[in-house]
Amino acid sequence: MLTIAVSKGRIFEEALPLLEAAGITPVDDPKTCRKLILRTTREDVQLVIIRATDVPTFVEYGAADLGIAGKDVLLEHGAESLYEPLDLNIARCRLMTAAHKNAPPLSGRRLRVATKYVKIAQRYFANQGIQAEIIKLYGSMELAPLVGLADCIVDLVETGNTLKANDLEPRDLIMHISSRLVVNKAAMKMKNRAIAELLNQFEATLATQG
Ligand code: PRT
Ligand code: MG
Repeated sequence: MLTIAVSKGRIFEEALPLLEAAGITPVDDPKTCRKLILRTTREDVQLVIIRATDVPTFVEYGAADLGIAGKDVLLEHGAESLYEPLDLNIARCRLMTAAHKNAPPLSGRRLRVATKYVKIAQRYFANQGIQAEIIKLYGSMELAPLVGLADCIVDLVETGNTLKANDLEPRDLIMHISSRLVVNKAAMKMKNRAIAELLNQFEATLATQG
């Protein structure tokens, strides 16, 4: 049996065609079904539905053999203990700094930065030579600059609509983000044949998408 960890929402939606191309269709729809373990049309494959940020943990501990997670989540988690064989090119966005549209440039001064990406932000500002005090938030980052909690935020941007709706604007690109297939290291050895076959199927599908 192969267990694949995925989060509900955009990653699941965008991964579905890839999974289906490999013959993996969930028997229940996670949007309406409350089951956390989903059987699929492949007897030998099941999905576990978890929070996006928990995917690396499940795969690291071998509770799932494989997982699909955003590069943002993997970098923040520290994914040295996982294999990351494939960029699935889904759930694409950009990790950026953002500030109030009237705020002065973010360079040349000490900054307070609100984000859920504490590690990534620390590394980024250190590399820029900017002194930054990072404030960890779990959501609604956009609010922080509006109420004086922070000078800027580090968050994901797709269309930019969320920033715009809150009088913020994107400033600097930190990195492009997409979702990756990750594999437990022991499973890669123990279940090599099944996992290699699945990787080949995903790769073949991705190749047809250019
Ligand atoms: O909500 P939960 O805690 O369960 O987890 P999550 O919010 O991380 O899950 P989900 O499904 O929202 O995101 C999972 C992954 O999708 C992220 O880790 C990213 O790799 C990827 N992804 C791609 C995004 C976006 N695009 C995205 N736009 N994740 C979040 N957003 C949010 C962003 O944080 C901001 O609030 O959408 C808003 C910005 O969108 P625009 O279009 O207004 O710019
Ligand atoms: Mg979310």
